[in-house]
Amino acid sequence: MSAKTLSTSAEWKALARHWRALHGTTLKGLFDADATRGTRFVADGAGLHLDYSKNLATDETLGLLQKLAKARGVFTRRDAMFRGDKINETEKRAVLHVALRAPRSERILVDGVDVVPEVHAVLDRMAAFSNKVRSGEWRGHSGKPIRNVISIGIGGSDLGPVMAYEALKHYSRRDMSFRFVSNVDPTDFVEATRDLDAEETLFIVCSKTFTTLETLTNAHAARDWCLQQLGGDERAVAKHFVAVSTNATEVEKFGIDTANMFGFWDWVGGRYSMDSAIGLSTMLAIGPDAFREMLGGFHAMDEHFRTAPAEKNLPLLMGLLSIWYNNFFAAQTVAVLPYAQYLKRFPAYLQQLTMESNGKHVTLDGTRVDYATGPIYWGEPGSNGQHSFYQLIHQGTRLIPCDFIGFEHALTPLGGQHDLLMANLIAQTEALAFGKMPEQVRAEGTPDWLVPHRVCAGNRPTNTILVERLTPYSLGTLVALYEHSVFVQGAIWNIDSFDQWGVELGKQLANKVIPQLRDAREPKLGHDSSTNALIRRYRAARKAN
Ligand code: G6Q
Repeated sequence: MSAKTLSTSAEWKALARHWRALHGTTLKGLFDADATRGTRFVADGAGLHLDYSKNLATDETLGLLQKLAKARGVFTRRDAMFRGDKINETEKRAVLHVALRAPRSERILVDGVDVVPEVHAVLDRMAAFSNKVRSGEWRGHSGKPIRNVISIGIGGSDLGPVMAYEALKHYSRRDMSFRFVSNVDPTDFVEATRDLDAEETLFIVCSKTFTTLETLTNAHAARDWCLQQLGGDERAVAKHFVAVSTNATEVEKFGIDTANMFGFWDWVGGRYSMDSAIGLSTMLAIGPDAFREMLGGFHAMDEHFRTAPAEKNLPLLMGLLSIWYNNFFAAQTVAVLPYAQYLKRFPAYLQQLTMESNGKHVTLDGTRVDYATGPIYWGEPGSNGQHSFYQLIHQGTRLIPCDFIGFEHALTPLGGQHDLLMANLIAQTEALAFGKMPEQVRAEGTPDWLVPHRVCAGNRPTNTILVERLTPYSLGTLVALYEHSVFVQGAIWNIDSFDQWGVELGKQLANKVIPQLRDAREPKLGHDSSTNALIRRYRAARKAN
């Protein structure tokens, strides 16, 4: 299937015609015409409730989008992923994050080998290790129990663990501290360790390849910091460092005993790895049982995606609606607005998941696409965002579809504050859909000259996802919902959602510039005039220091 066959396909053209025919249709009109819309355009799966009624879509729209999904082979591709086929074609790899949360009883074959027992063997080792650390049985070099855990990693080896730790803080060990170091900016490491005692600190070095500049640099800084405080005895490393990686050779080279290494596999993409051993910090924080509950949530959404009928399939619906806005309304972004302070890092996590997966410009066969692919995801927790960028969503000139995420029960009730939070969520979706019309503004006694400024046109589409409570399980369902929605979009665009060649380029580039900044002798610079000048300026400042 090439790029051409998408934009020239009958299904795509039918959607384009339908989009033109819908011109002038408003959400108000759609709701006025159908009193059941708010209870009909909903779907439930794995404990999540999705209200997609406030979208600029009719039954016909949804029917046409479903036809597109069928014609583009979304279900065939989904089944191929679950089966372990090598659907990451440019890296010739299977895409099996779903195996990370498969129950022990399942069988998933990669190159003829059932990977489920391996997954559970690692989970069991992680659990045994976590129990030892959490109970105080695991001692540091000087005999003290571990009180601080620092996870070092970047990108896919960091964003998931950070997000999950923040999201599940309520369930975490409050007498231990958990920190994350990712940036090669030394500030990150220095600030994370400045008040800690190395005797009580455990480092988890998370890197799939174990060759990433930032992570290895920070890991070496951690090693030096530790040895300096612990009297320089190399044997301390074994007590204060564990590794999560697929690369045993490099782990050994670094000096970490492979007995203290937790593995994963090349069929787990970095941004799909928070439920692998990369989540060791999450397990240490919330305990093995809660971690398994989280895996249960992921698996429940996997099963929903795999088996629920198309018209009630949450990831499919969300993926298709995203295509609808991205490709027909030319919306460039999607805002994700969790009304939960614990989910403050969820939008950042989703940015990698969505944009690294679907930020691609060629189809699987290398043809340049002639349609827009991955939209820009962004967001902040509500209600904070309401006092900053929501203005543009309400009254700006761009169409920004939004996902509102809310919880029916608070984890940290404080008087009636949760009601206020949820009232804001619900009111925002209403205001975005129906706005404030000139006659309403006038009726409030607004002078004529001010009326246009106060009008909110409405017609701003939103999804609302309601969840009973933020738990390890529900977090798993939410993450898997977006993983599979990304999958649906990638399958329709016929791109490889599982490679990241742009990231690889970034990994190589700096290596050339590093010696040019550091060399004592003036280097011969062969870059463009801007890059050359920036390097010279930095060198001059470095020399003057
Ligand atoms: C994720 C990307 C990327 C990766 C980091 C860290 O899908 O590939 O974000 O996770 O570059 O890579 P390592 O885990 O190999 O250090």
